[in-house]
Amino acid sequence: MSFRTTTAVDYVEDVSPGSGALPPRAWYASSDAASLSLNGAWSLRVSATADAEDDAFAEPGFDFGEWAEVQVPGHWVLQGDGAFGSPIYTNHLYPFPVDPPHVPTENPTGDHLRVFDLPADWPDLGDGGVVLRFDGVESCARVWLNGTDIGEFKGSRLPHEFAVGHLLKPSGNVLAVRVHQWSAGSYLEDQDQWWLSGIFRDVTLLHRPAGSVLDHFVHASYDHVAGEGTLRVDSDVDGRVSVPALDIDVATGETVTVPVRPWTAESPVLYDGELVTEGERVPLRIGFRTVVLEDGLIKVNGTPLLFKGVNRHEWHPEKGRALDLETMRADVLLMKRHNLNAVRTSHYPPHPAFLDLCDEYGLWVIDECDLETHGFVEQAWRDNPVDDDRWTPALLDRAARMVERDKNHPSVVIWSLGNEAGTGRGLTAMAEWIHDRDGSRLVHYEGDIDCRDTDMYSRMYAFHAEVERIGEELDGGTHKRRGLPLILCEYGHAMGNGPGGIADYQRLFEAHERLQGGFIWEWIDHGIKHEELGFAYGGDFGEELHDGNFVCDGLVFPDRQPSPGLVEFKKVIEPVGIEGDGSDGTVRITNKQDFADLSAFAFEWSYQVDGETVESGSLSVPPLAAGESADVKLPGAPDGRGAETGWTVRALLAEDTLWAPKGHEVAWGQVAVAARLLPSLAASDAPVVGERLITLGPATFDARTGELRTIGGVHVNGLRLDVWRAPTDNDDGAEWQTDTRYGLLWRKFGLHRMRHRLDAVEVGEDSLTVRTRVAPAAWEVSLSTVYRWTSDGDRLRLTVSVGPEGDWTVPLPRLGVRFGIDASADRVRWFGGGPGEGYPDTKSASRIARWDATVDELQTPYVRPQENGARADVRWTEIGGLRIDGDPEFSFTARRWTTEQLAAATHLPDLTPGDTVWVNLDHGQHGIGSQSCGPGPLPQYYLRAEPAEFSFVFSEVS
Ligand code: IPT
Repeated sequence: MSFRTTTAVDYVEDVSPGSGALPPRAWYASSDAASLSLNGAWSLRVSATADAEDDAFAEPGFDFGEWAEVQVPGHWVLQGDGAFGSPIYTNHLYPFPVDPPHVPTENPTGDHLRVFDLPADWPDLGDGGVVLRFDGVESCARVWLNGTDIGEFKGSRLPHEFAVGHLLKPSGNVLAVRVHQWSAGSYLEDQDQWWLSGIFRDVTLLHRPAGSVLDHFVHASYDHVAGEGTLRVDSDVDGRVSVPALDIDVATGETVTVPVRPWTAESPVLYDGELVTEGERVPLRIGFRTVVLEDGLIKVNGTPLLFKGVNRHEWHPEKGRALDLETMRADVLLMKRHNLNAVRTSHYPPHPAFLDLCDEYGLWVIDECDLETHGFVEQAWRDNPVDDDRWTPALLDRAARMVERDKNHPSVVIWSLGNEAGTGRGLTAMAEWIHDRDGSRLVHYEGDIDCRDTDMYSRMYAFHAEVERIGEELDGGTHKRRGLPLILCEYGHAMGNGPGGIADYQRLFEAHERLQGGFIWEWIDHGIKHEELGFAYGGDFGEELHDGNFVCDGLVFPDRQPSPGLVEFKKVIEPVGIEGDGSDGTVRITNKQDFADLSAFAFEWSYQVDGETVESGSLSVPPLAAGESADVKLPGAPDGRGAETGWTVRALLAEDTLWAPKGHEVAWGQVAVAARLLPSLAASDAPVVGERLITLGPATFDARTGELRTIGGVHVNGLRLDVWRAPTDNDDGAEWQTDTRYGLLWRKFGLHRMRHRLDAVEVGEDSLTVRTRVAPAAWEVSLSTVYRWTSDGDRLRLTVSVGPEGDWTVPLPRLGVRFGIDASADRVRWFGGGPGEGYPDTKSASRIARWDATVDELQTPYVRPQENGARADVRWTEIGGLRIDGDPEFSFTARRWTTEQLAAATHLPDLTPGDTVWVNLDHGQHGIGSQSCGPGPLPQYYLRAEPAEFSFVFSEVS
């Protein structure tokens, strides 16, 4: 005979959303009703299974003296130095056997206790009610107050409220919360991120006076033809609505239309108002805007939007998804300062305060529901909860908790059903419910490829060519889809070095009306601060299953320092286009905003001679309306006397804004005038052959091998052809990519272990020529490489000629020379692209000027070390006592470790400085692309194995 016991923890595997909670409603901070934050130190006991301990701990008087302390909001695995377990990272694989709704017996469970008194001024307990609110608990919780079980819930990033007034005492209240890491809800929360349980958002006690507001819905639309806003505030409890600046004072439910300034992400005009009921005053921040799908386009206030967006997960390197207000504000400020105008809250509703910031600073928001069942893809989506009616109540509960909580935010223009959940009836039910509840916004879900339930066609990581086809309306699809705009809800995978090719996407977005922009994947690297490793990623905690550094794919590093990808994106999406070809002394200025004219910006011009600014001034630009362009005359150019010359024009904030001070640069462009004269050197010196050395001008060479030894007083180590770079995440690509993964092929063909065969050292009348064959073991392909050295007595010229031989089927990672110099080399100066790195398809933001940096500053700290730090289009550089002029321009890197060491490192602390600075001077680099989850580099950014010749002129500088 067999039987199954029912236990007190059956709710954990119950597909229903929970029991005991109040209906969802709008989230707000009351002006006058009392509230008490229960954030802070709580007591914690972690057990290995859901039912290892009984619920006696919830009883008042329980002795929890031995328990550990944990900070709420927080995740217990990120506290206690590993004593409470450790984080797990998987992209889409469930880290437990897939058998919905069952979860493993091993189910870390955190019992949380907090004893609290009501403050002395807390209202009389007989007066009204009290609500206990949890803003986020992962993944399932059961709650007791003063020994009474008040309910249990799932839906980690959604609020849950309980009526507790009848249970409260003035002092000695015992709040007990049992949190389980795994639950049926985990099947719905398979987002690509760390699995981190805990009470990770605020816990608050809210007094609800008699006659207070239950729920309210602010409807504030804008008629762009009439210039009028229409306001109606619905409230479950009747009251009055006032907006002093608009002279509005009406009853709830009453509609009023007045002239207003509309809300847009560019000018986020908010009107302060108040909803007053008998028992409460609720502050309103009203933004008037109308979102519609019209003419196949997403329009706000009558104008089609172009999303310049990013996917934002909540992340802090020490606190995980427990974010404080300042961290949220830091994100918003960084986004605004980098020209972003939109956020997709991938893949769950964020902390509500984040949306307040989006309202205030101006960002369009796609608010996404806490839903992803991606792991079912491994079983061809069999048993997917979103296509199983038993789960539909949980899905609808999630949809309602999102919409009700966030419905009063003007920034939220689109609701998203979730991410990567396949297809199914449950999703349709969510979309229907949302459309019905809130007809004032549009619905998004990428997985709905036919757009049955959605209002826009959404794709992720579509290749450029396909995006272009969709832009040209040549993509086919269902009748409904053909009438809808495209957004890329994810593109430009910012993992490691990259993403490449985003400027090429932007050109498509700007060229085709149907393409309404996209959202880079993703905002921040989810690295976890780690004493030995710097930032930890998947696998660093000994996880059985993990996806490595795929969790570090953001535009900012874990500490929120902008990565070059963010700087590139800022340039690509700038609100003002500044272009000119130098032929007619004008610059073309284009207002690339959707709404505002250019009056917020002041323009400046400067004139550079050999990269040095010699004159500057302000430029008067007409206040062009959105979408307009004008050719603006530049001032007369000073005489460059044979030097390279050009203008730089910049658009700056004319006044302080909420998000950046006056003078903050939003856009720039360069207009070249006179081109650079290439370095010339008359080969006048003859090589002198000594016993062990050959001397040519300032240089000495090994007489036997022809290898360069010194240039003046500078020792040069191992100068030779180099084609290898430490593969980037985008070089390596992802398993499922359809483009060729060259990072793997490069290793297969041995580009990291090229051998250099010396064929001849030829001493000519005015040159030294060294002939070599550079090739990997096992393969017949080679690069026949000739180094030709000449000198005018002072300076030394190297011309490298490379001839590929054999059947080259792969492009080269890089093509150039590398050499070592003494580690005392520290300061680097250059004239060329900067200040940051730039590769063929990531150098929009690389500005031609004079720059300097230390060798350490040249490094980009990608969490997993890889090729980085190349400066593009360099005319000359000075490093370690050498000046190097390129013919043509080149790209360079300088590091205190070799490429081999860089490629072998898994974390930044693996890189330790040696006694050499290794310099690479590259004639070319292969493009970067976005193949870690998307297309590889476009063909025009390939570095093909083709005959090439390039020169450098070396001289000694003091
Ligand atoms: C896509 C996911 O939506 C996102 O959460 C993230 O995992 C991203 O990829 C990669 O970092 S899904 C993609 C594998 C098609």
